[in-house]
Amino acid sequence: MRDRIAIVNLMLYSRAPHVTFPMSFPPQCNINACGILLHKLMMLLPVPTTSSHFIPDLPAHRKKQLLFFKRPKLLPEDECRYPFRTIGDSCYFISKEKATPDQAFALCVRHGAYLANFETLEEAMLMKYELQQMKTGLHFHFGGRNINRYIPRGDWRWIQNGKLIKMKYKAFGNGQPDGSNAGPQDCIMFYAGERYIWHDIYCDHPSWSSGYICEK
Ligand SMILES: [Ca+2]
Repeated sequence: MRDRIAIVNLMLYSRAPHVTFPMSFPPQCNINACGILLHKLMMLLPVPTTSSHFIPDLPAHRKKQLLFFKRPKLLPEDECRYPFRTIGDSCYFISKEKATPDQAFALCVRHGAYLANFETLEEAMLMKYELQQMKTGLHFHFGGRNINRYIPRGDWRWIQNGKLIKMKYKAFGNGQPDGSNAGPQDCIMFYAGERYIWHDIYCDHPSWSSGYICEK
């Protein structure tokens, strides 16, 4: 309930005059359709913690409509601190420090995080766009792994907290993945040379030292 009230407050009772607020959302607006917009608002403003900001004369039907929205799932602000930052609904650290995928895996753990997983296509699209905007020219490792080199194009999994989660989609570039048992390329990166499409690569070869993305 507290989260829902926070959204209402953010939409209608901002004390930040530089922010233009939508005074209403379309009736069909739900967390999927409006989640990013709500998220942006929440990033711009302090989150009120009480319902005291309610305008008393808000019509009852309007309250109901607004209370329908739920706050996107986010880490509390103080847990997503620099060098981590929020992108979409997730908290990432995009490191330009060069590391192999195996080194990057360990470095993320040292940060109290894990090599980033993009379980939904939306998360991967947001990150791809972010990397393009950064214009670093670097590749960036993230956390998928192939666990079976004998299967054509591999069996790719996200790894988190000891669990191997089967990838529901893949965004490999043309001709990728091209690893095999003879030439194992069990790790994965956003490949700068093709606008950050995915490439499978060797996990521990120094020639694949590049940036990496941690998540927590
Ligand atoms: Ca490859």
